[in-house]
Amino acid sequence: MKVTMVGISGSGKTAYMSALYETLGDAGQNEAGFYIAPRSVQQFDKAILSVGDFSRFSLADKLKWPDGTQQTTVWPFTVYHNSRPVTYFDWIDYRGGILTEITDTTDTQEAPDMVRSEITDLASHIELSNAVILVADAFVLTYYPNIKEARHRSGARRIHEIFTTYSRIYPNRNLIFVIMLTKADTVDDKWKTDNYAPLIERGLEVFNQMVSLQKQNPSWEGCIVPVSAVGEGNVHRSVTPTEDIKHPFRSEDKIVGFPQPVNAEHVLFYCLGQTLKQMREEAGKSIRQREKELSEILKQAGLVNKIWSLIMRKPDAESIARAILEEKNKDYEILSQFETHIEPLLGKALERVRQIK
Ligand SMILES: Nc1nc2c(ncn2[C@@H]2O[C@H](COP(=O)(O)OP(=O)(O)OP(=O)(O)O)[C@@H](O)[C@H]2O)c(=O)[nH]1
Ligand SMILES: [Mg+2]
Repeated sequence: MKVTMVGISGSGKTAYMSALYETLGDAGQNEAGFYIAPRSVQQFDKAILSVGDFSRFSLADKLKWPDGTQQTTVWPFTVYHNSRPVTYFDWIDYRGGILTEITDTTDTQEAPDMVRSEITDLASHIELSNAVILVADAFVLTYYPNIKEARHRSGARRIHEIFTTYSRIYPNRNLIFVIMLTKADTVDDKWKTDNYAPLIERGLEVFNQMVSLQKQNPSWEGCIVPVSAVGEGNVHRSVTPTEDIKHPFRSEDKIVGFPQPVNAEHVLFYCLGQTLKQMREEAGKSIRQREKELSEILKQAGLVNKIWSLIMRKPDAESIARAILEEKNKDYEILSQFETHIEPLLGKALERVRQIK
């Protein structure tokens, strides 16, 4: 299964991977009996894609933040349940540049052609993922009183462009998405009451376009959830306003207590549960039809095609499409063994995740 994370640089994607591993990694078998372990993969072409290594990013071991990620990174791991492998994931940390380069400039000029094609590229990448995670910094969301500015600064505006394009070029297609509000520990207490209800409301307001796109697309399933890689009181954050309109404040987060991630596993449970549920509903679709659709998507894509060809180790669109299909069929076998777990998984996720209706 494939999950793609998108979010501007600094929004907390890599810190989240560390939190996920801290929560569900080898030692961290949780009460629901799930855990994850890194999967080894062949070396990729490092110029395009790098492989994330959990041990190098452990917040608990290092007590320091990960370095910025320079290029699209894939985190391959296997999910176990009561010591039996359930499925594997390629969790993809998509190059943040596409969002950051544009969000950093405040002028509202038309996006250049290159950006347009990158957006189309990303839309096809999303089509080939089982679920997408839209990452936005909760502090940024609450720092700017003006909602439009919050939308712009958090990268939500660019994310809206991507999904408006997606919905246009792939009408009637499934989509599972999670709006992940990171660094929830850093927002003012007034946003945290009643299980972060005010923060979630703010998030829905900022991501209003996702909410309305979901209304137009009955086969979309979305949710929103606050997360923290460190938990309450374990980081001391200092915020310094600047005179620079591009970056109105500088922040520093000093880790002062042992990291205890919040809500990290619920995101994975939601993606897994919804994907399995969707597969159950999709089982009837003809393989021929699916193969045709996939190779058409891949033919249109540029960079994305390269990324998948590296992951799949197949040279051309046709064989990547076939490999993806085979993979989906394998996922289906998993589903048949795991069907009874779908509801409990979603039930667990929904303890913390708010579904968007
Ligand atoms: N307080 C707090 N700070 C966080 C948390 N997660 C991330 N941060 C801060 O945000 C910074 C950026 O986080 P990263 O995970 O590196 O961001 P990223 O999205 O991977 O950024 P790129 O790799 O540049 O795309 C970290 O260095 C921390 O200072 C969190 O849960 N709580
Ligand atoms: Mg990163």
